[in-house]
Amino acid sequence: MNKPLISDIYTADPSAHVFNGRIYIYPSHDIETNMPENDNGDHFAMRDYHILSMDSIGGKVTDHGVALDIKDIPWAGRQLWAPDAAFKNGTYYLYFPVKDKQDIFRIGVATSKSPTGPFKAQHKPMEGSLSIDPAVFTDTDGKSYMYVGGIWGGQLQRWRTGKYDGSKPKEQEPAPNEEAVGPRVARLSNDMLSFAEPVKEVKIVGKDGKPFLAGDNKHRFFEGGWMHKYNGKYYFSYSTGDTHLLAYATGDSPYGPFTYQGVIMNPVEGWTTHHSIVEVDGKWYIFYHDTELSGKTWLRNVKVTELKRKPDGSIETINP
Ligand code: FUB
Repeated sequence: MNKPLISDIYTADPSAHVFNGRIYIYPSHDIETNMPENDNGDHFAMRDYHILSMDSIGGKVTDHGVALDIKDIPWAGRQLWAPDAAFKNGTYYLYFPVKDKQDIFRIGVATSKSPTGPFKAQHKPMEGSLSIDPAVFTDTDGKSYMYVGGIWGGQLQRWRTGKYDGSKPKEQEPAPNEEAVGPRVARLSNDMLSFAEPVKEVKIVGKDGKPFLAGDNKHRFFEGGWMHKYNGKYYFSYSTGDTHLLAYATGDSPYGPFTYQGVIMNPVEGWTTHHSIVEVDGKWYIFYHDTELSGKTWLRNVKVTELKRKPDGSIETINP
């Protein structure tokens, strides 16, 4: 079993990047708040971010302390969930989901001249943003895209009509025989602070070309999307949530559609599963989390392991 990267704080949802030859990890910072556990994820009541870095896989991990605190986000209410980061125009951007004061998840952005912060949050959430788990991918042509979304506590199902509707939580999920709710994508503006276009739904389809149904919980998107490109193909990977798998689908455009290819990682210890995939010195790695240190689903620890591919580019399933 791989070891937790750090053990003096609890961390989860690791988004890893290589900036200037160093590995930076942008995780959630899990804390104990004694909130009761429920399907809305109220027990994930995080309040700040710590950024981790290391010079190589297996090297010493540095915790750079508090990079952004919820008290310094003017519009935030509660629950600072899984972040991601990007670098452009000499600035580092930290993207984060947090509930606003009306208890609606929105995506915020904060900036810094350093990859480890401190980050300064914009005064408002990104216009048109929704749900959780932002993942920012910059393509080889320099264009950047944000993938976003998560169902259940991540609220994506509440946006099915295009507008937020939190009035009838039990009726917002599609029926098991209806098409599953897809993640969303939008290209970012050059300033990286706003969307350059309306957010669109991403289609994930089976090998038969048909979109997954909401009842197909071993394949349909739940949360925690990530994009990477390998040999010219776009690999969209995600968590299946209540079946606890990390799955992936491939396509020919950053917008999809993406065709399901298989499981990247079988269930870890703990309910949630969330990952990122990054190339370091010519090898590919997956950063993920489990609950080895605490045994509690809301107190997680981040880990890393190598991601191996077959000659055709398909990913070998990891049994953590
Ligand atoms: O960490 C809080 C939430 O749990 C994340 O946003 C999800 O992806 C899941 O890991």
